[in-house]
Amino acid sequence: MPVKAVCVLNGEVVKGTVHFEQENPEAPVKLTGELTGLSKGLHGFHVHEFGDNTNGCMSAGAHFNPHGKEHGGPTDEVRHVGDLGNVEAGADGKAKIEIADSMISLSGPMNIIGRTMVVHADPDDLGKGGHELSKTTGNAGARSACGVIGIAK
Ligand SMILES: [Cu+2]
Ligand SMILES: [Zn+2]
Repeated sequence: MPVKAVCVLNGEVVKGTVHFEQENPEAPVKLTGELTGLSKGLHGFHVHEFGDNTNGCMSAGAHFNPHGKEHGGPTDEVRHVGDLGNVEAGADGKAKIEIADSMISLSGPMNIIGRTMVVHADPDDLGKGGHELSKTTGNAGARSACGVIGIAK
């Protein structure tokens, strides 16, 4: 049976909704949705470990990384489970989300439900930028908006 989840991201300026759907536990998770209020260009997009927004997006912790690996891009072997790469906004500040990812899941040990989706101010360098933060965060900068991923109807 397919599993569905949803995340409403809320920041000072950046807002949006992401829908998640997984046909079965072995299938990729499909993400669809839209973010608004972004600057034009790429923005890091990750699942962070905790579904805790008590201190805003900061209390969501680091990238969801149950395998203890280094940060990477979504197509890399070496990546955090939560590394979904970048979303790209146009000149109108809108980013359309259309991602399919085989590492995250909506059940089992890689379940992301109850964790936090974060969109960042800067591009994620996918671990290749040579910055001291490249291998941990992709140097994606501030957390522009976030929301807890919940079970959907
Ligand atoms: Cu992040
Ligand atoms: Zn990461």
